[in-house]
Amino acid sequence: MRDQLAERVSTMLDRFEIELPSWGFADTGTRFGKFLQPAAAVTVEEKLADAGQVHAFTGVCPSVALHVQWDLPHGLADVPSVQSAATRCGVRPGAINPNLFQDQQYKFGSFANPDERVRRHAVDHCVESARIARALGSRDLSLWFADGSNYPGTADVRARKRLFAAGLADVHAALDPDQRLLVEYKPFEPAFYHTDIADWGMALLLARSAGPQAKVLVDTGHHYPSQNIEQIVAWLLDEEMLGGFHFNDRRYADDDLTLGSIDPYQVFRIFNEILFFEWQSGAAADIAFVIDQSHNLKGKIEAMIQTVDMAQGLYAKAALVDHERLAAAQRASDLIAAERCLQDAFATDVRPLLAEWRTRRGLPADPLVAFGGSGYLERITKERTARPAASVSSYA
Ligand code: RM4
Ligand code: MN
Ligand code: MN
Repeated sequence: MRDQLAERVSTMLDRFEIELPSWGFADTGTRFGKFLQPAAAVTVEEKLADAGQVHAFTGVCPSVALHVQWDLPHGLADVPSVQSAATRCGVRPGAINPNLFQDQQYKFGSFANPDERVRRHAVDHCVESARIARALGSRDLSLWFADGSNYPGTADVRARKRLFAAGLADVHAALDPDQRLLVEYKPFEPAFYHTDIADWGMALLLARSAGPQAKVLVDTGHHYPSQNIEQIVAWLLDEEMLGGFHFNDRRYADDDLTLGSIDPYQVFRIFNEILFFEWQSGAAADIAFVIDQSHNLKGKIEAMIQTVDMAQGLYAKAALVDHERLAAAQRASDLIAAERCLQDAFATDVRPLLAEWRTRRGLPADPLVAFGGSGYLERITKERTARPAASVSSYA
C-alpha cells in the first residue's frame, strides 16, 4: 500500500515544475520603506544565479520569470546577455512580464489611459515584450495592469473596458502561434476605487475577446479574504481558460507571504481541483505555476526553497486524494465520505515520500538544510557587500 502511494506521489511530482520570479531575489519593501539585505541580488545575473541555486537544490525550478523593465531595461538588446547568463546559471528564461505601471506616463493608466499616445506606447511595449519572449524561447507573456481609479466618477468604466479589449486584441495579434497571453486580475491596489481588471470574470471576458491564445492567470493573493479561490480554479479549468498561477499566501490583502504560511489547506484545495479535473478529463492541464512573492524580511533564497518545498508537499498531498472514492461519494451525496477523501489526504505526512523522491533523483532530501550547508549564502554576502552600492531598480 505504501509503495503504491509512493509511486502515485512520485509520478505526480515528476510533472510538477515551479517557475521562480526574478524579482523575488531582489530587495523589496513596502510603501513605508525597504530593509536591505546584504545578499540580495541587484543585477539580473545575480537574480539568475540565486534562482539557479534554488533549482540546483530542489531540481524542479528550471525557469525564471522576468520583468522587462527590471531585467531587460534595454529591451531586445539585452536578450543575448540574459540568455547567456541564464545558461551559465543552469536555468532558462520563463514568463516575460512587461511593465505597465512604473513610468510617469502611466499615472492615469496604460491600456485604458484616456490619452491615445500612452495607450499606443503601452501596447507597443507589450508587442516588444512578445518579441523578447520569442527571442528568449519563452512561451508566456504575462500581463498585470495597475489601471484603475481612486475616486467615484473620475473614470468612464465602460469606455475603459472597451479600450482594454482593443489593446489586448492588438497584443494578441502580435503573438506567434505557440505563444500565450496571460491576463492577471487584482481587486484593488494601487487603484483604490476601481481596478479595470478586478476579478476572474473580467479577466475571462477580456482573454476570450483577445483571442484563443489568451488565458487567465490566478494570483492567489489577488482576491478578497474568504473568496473561494478553488471554485474559480474549477470554473476556469472547465472553461479551458486557466493559463497560470502566481503563488503566494496572504493574511489580509496582496501580502505576498510565503505559500502555505497562513492557509495551507487552501493551496491543497486548489491542487485538488486541478488533479481531480485531470483525472476526470484524462488530460493534463496546461498551467504555468509561478511563484510571485516578495520577501521583505526573510532571506530570499531560503524563502524560495521553503516555498518550493511547501508547494511540492501540498501537491503531493493532493495527489493522494482517492478520486474514484471521491467521485462515488459525491454522486451518492455521501458528504462525510467525500470530505474525508480530502481530509485524509491532507492529514498524511508526505515528508518521507518527498525525501524519498528527492533521494532517488540525486537531490538532497532536505534542500533547505543542504543549501544552508553549501556556503553559497556566505560567499554572496561577502561578494555583494564589497561591491559598490548599485541603484536598485525593482520595487515589486
Ligand atoms: C502585482 C502582481 C504582478 C506583479 C506586480 C509587480 O501585485 O502580482 O504579478 O508583477 O505586482
Ligand atoms: Mn502576481
Ligand atoms: Mn500581487
